[in-house]
Amino acid sequence: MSSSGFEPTIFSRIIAREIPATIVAETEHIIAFLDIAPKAPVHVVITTKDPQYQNVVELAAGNPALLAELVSVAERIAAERTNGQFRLVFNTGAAAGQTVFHVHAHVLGSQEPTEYLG
Ligand code: DGP
Repeated sequence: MSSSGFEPTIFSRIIAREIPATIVAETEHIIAFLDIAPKAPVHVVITTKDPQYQNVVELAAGNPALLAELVSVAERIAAERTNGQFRLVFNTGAAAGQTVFHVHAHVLGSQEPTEYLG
């Protein structure tokens, strides 16, 4: 347990530059890096530097402005790296596939033009 009372996750070690990651965006409160096991041609993980929120429900309740900032960074990354259409995924709970209990979003997208399905 850290002095702040939160069990540090692997993401805290990336934020502290204790383990390497390809960081693609960073603000005062948010950091984004390439997923180590990409599930799409573009797969970026966006997380808060503050480790106290385990998932998006806790973040929305505890600091909605920080959630809005995270979404804003996601939109910017998607605009820079995808064809403009993307999935924004918050796995919430182990049974839903969450493995790191430090709130984060996945930006998943393609660099290829998207077929219009409408
Ligand atoms: P989730 O399953 O929603 O908790 O997503 C956690 C993601 O974090 C998963 O897609 C893999 C990624 N990940 C885990 N460890 C590392 C790491 O050390 N470096 C990087 N770049 N990504 C990691």
